[in-house]
Amino acid sequence: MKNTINYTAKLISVFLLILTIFFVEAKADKSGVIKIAIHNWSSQLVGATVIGELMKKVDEKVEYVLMDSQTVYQSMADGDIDIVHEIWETQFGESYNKALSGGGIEEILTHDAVTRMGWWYPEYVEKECPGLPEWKALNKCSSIFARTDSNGKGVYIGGPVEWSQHDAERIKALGMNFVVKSLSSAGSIWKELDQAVKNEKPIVVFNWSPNFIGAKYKGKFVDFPKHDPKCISDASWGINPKKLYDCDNPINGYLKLAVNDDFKKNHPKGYKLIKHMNFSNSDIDKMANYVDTGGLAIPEAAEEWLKDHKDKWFIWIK
Ligand code: TMO
Repeated sequence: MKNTINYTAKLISVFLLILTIFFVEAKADKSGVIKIAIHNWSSQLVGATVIGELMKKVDEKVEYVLMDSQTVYQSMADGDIDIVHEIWETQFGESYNKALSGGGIEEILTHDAVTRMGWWYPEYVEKECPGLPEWKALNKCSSIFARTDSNGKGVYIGGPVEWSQHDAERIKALGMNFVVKSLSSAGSIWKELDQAVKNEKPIVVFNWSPNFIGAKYKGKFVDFPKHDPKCISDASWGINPKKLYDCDNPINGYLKLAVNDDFKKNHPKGYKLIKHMNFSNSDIDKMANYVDTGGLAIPEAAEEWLKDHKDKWFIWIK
């Protein structure tokens, strides 16, 4: 009997050992290639390419992997992605923090860039809607944003659903006479905006900062009740005691960069570089602008940024 227990215990420990080896193996990147996440907006694509080109300068190999911008954080924790470099607080903070707390991620830095996003309108809209950028004023003018299919409600042009915005919840929580029309890409938002601006038609769209569009058109973000972390975790907080999201997004949001926590071990040269790099508002702005206004392809835009910012990145790779 004792022997059987002993034998079983041994069998279990061998099994556990194999399991451990399997998981360690699965997590460690043996390919020697740095996997950089890419997403569906211009500045991110250009920045990822900039980072990739700099990695090559310090003798690392890189690969770009198109990822969903919410699930990417767990993928990074699992070791399938090495670097995510544009973690916007408002949209990705929740998914990022969840993956971070589960282990497997090393946070490297908060960029100098300070971020904001939300409802944005071109300046001429203020003529037809006095009181802007206050949200109550916007709500009073809701009818000027109505479309044939919106039942008299104002239409807010939102971004891809993947860029979680909680706007339908915000509309409900604040009792606004609006509906969200989610578009499938950033390009579709700019198309709607260009069209409206051409005809000076009222429009309110999802926009973010830093981004190129502020340089193209004058405009403002709508101010909702000031953000508080409790607003998105405690329904009783805020002007609607029964609902979350009865507030604005953070107006000084962070932009972070994080890596898989084996990155330091697997890519010491790349790690040294990444510890030094940092993007400012103007960097992100320009990266988007080269593509969305300048019409450059992503690799050319990255090349352009590198050409214009030698003084900046030279210090990172030294
Ligand atoms: C993900 N984005 C910052 C473009 O909204």
